Amino acid sequence: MTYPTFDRNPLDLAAEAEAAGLSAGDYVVGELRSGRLRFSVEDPDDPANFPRLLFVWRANLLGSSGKGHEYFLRHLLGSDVEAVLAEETPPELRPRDVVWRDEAAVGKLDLLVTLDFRMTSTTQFADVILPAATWYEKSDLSCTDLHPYVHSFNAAIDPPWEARSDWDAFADLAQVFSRLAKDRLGVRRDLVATALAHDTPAEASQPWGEVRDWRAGEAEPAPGTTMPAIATVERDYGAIHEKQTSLGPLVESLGIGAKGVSWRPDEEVAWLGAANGLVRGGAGDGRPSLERAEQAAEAILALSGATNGRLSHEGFAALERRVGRPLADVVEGERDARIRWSDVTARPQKTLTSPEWSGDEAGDRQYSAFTINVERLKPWHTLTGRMHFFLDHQWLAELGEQLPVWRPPLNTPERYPQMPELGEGAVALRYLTPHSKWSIHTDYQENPMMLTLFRGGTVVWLSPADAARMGVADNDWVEAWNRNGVLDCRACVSPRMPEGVCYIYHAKDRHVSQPRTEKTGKQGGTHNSLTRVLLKPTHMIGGYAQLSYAINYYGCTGSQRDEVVVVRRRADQKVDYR
Ligand SMILES: Nc1nc2c(c(=O)[nH]1)N[C@H]1C(S)=C(S)[C@@H](COP(=O)(O)OP(=O)(O)OC[C@H]3O[C@@H](n4cnc5c(=O)[nH]c(N)nc54)[C@H](O)[C@@H]3O)O[C@H]1N2
Ligand SMILES: Nc1nc2c(c(=O)[nH]1)N[C@H]1C(S)=C(S)[C@@H](COP(=O)(O)OP(=O)(O)OC[C@H]3O[C@@H](n4cnc5c(=O)[nH]c(N)nc54)[C@H](O)[C@@H]3O)O[C@H]1N2
Ligand SMILES: [Mo]
Repeated sequence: MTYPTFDRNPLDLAAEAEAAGLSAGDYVVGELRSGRLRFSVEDPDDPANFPRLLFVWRANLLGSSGKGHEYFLRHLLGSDVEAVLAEETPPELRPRDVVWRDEAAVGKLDLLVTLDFRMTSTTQFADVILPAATWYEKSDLSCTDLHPYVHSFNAAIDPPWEARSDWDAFADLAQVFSRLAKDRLGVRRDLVATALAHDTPAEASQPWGEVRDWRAGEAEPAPGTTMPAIATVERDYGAIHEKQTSLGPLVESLGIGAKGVSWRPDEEVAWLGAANGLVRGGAGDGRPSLERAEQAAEAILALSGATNGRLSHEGFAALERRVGRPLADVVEGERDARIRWSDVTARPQKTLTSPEWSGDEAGDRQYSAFTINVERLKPWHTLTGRMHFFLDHQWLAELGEQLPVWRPPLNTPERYPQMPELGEGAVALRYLTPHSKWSIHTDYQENPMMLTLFRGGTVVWLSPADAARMGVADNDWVEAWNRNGVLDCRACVSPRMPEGVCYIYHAKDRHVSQPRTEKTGKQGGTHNSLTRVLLKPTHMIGGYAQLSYAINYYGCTGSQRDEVVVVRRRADQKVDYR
């Protein structure tokens, strides 16, 4: 869901529901029906509806991820270096279901906080920068779905100056917040809307893939079926720090799990109590301590099937009962395997086969996705339990995408709706921003070894034919612009590029070799100055088996590929970085 979700404070909504003697869902339905309550996405420029605080952690939102960089600078930050070049959309092209205000909100945020150890495009704009400890100054875990190992970070030295580990930074914030919030907020109930989630009964809530809109009178508004589920959660604001630093009781009472199976880690919680020590007093009284980062890492390793063979076996046993196929024997040989903090501190450890994933990696076998589905006939988590190439959802039918199809670009230089006037020698090209070969996003590109492999700053890759049309030679300075923004950089002319397309590789920070542009006279810009997000309607399908929301797996992607830019040679080849 989006936050804020409604145009009223969710703490007040929960209290009002209670005072009215209604369930949170019934209360919200009544308020929505009467028109007294609205989803905030229906009127995003209403000051009641936008967020005021943005906390960026382990991301470089304004240098890497944020598609539509200049819109972030204008609408979120109200920065004077924004360079949005577009005019407001004409009335006939504006959305009808979302309120369009004459004055779009500028500078929505009151506070931007970032926790990072580099000076990035995001930290440059932040009001508060919390200095993070680096990988050699703290204890942390690293594991991804791209390699079958779990690693630890181990401190070679203490964090210098005011730097803190991520765990400590959050704990310190939580401590101050809890102290201040104890009296001001106390214990409240918070009303929360959640998506129709994959691997829950909600994924069967839109049968036949038919979307019935209760606003249009096609159905009743029913939380968890025709609209988001509504729940209330107790927030003990004075106990946030105590809760962060102790393992909560729900791991045993509700169990933990993933993808539709769960397990109860009773033994592990007892073991963690002995290994980490127990908390005395407060909300976490008698529970395993998570005060230090190593203790949090130990808890993660103890509670995941990928590092605890007993839990993996339990998960597969639950899965066997669910799907009616023998599966637990896959992990029989790893039943006693346990990877602890001391193990990953000694060396990286190969992870275990776990029902949290889909591949068999027992013994020497390397991970490959879906081998358990293929070899052991474990059903896919789909409508039919099989792989789907055909999708019978109403919206996909409407758009002709029930089977994989080739779709031409939405915008082409010929059809671009708001193409700025092309100047002399300027050429319109399709614009792509694939991942850099010389960095991981904005990381790792500035060390001398990497810098010898490429040209350092931003370059736009052009085909020889397009470069010839604009009179550009390799390494010349060019300007690239469109409705979203403008960027000056060097040209890399290469026969690798097909005619009609240009690349600016993702991602460079806006203060790295980024000169003033000729168009605006302002310094800066990134590859994402020329993009903006276009949401694809079919990505908003939900509540229909595999087409259901799952965190980090399924939801709207930030699609930015259908974009066109104009490129020309800079009139002045001498650039200015001030
Ligand atoms: N136009 C366009 N935009 C894109 C993409 C594209 O292809 N084209 N790709 C998209 C994709 S797939 C992704 S994943 C995103 C990536 O976008 P981001 O995740 O925003 O990119 P990074 O530059 O990796 O930012 C990670 C930040 O975390 C910091 N960091 C690293 N380790 C730690 C740590 O231990 N603690 C703390 N506190 N900080 C740490 C780094 O210094 C860095 O500043 O970009 C997306 N945006
Ligand atoms: N060196 C390096 N490695 C990385 C990363 C990094 O930043 N640097 N980032 C990591 C991360 S977080 C991610 S998500 C992955 C991303 O890795 P990939 O998914 O490989 O992502 P890209 O390089 O952005 O895009 C791949 C190709 O898609 C093409 N393409 C663009 N539009 C279309 C289209 O409409 N149709 C088709 N068929 N192709 C199209 C582009 O030309 C490009 O060659 O890489 C990971 N590995
Ligand atoms: Mo990514």
